[in-house]
Amino acid sequence: ANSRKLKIGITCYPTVGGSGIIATELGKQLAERGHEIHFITSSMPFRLKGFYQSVTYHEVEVNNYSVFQYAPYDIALANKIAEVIDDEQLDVLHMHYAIPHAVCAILARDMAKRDVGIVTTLHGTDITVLGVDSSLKGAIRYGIEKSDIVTAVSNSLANQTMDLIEPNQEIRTVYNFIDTADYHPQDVSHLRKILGIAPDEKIILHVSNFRKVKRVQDVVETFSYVRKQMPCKLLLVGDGPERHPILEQTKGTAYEHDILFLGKQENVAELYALADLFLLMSEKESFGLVLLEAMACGVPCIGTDIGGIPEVIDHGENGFIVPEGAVERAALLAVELLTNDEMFATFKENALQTVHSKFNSDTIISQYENLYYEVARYD
Ligand code: GMT
Repeated sequence: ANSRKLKIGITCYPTVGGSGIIATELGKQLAERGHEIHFITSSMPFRLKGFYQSVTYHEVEVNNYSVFQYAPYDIALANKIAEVIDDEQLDVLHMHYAIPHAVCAILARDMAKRDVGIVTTLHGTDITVLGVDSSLKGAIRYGIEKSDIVTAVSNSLANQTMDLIEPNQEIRTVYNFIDTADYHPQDVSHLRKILGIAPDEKIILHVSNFRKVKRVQDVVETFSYVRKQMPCKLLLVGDGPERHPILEQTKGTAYEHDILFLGKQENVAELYALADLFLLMSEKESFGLVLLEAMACGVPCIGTDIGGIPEVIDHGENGFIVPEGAVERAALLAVELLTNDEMFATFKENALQTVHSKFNSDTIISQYENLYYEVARYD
């Protein structure tokens, strides 16, 4: 194995869910392996609070002069990346999202005095939403083709990118990962009391940014069918555009008091550990990092047959897959699982095993590390 220490620049959206988490956790763990990490982002990545040895944060300042209709974030970012390439003698850039980040990296490499390798990771929305927009498709293809290595977080996303963007570039799948030091089963029974949940009630959990694509309404409907058949509570964690309309819709219904809107939470690992079942009913989802968070805490999942979800949930093994919108089917399977202790114990064990064998952080981080060695431009 190569033991050379690398200098790696990472750009992600610092405030955005799964991709921001993956980029930041990757950076922190690479630093622990002795590499030097430079985050080049518009604000401090939200998982980077505290001091980490060998991790530096370079802030991209975007000034909004009145001559511009739009603040030139992309250009300011490229300018900053070029500066950091030269100042810190970077070997590799790892960009999360093809646009704008991969395109900014390509411009930065052109501007810098020093050559660098570029690895780009596709997370989903850039392809599944933006890839169909003809005003951006060419730039996405350019970002992909000019990167040295491109990865996608699931086979589904890799295939979708080939179909939609048709780049002249190979796309390799590197799955998302989870650190079981942070996410693991734990005794959190004290939380039941705090949340007012009775001992005989099962707990169903959903965590998301409440965007339309997450179809949180389907989560609520699935829950309402389950609730008719057994005592249970639904915990909704996170915030976003759909939270308010859903809150309004549940008012006055028979199960209003069984749905707890918990908003954004710092310590989600404890809430996962409290849950008996996780629901993800999305209409678009290239991976579904929340599924890994749930499974690492020993929680079986029910998810839709969409994007990368079936690559994470093994139907009938660690959870169930249902068609998009099939809320009654999801409820039926949920009740079956929550009332059959033997099945539940098997699914729980399988969920933990899936995380351990397929998505553990050590393995996945080594995969990225090997890609960096492939593209690094040493002196
Ligand atoms: O799904 C979102 O709203 C956020 C987005 C992101 O940038 O974090 O998530 C995408 O990347 C995650 C990390 O790879 C994946 O787990 C999500 O499935 C993916 N979201 C979509 O494809 C809609």
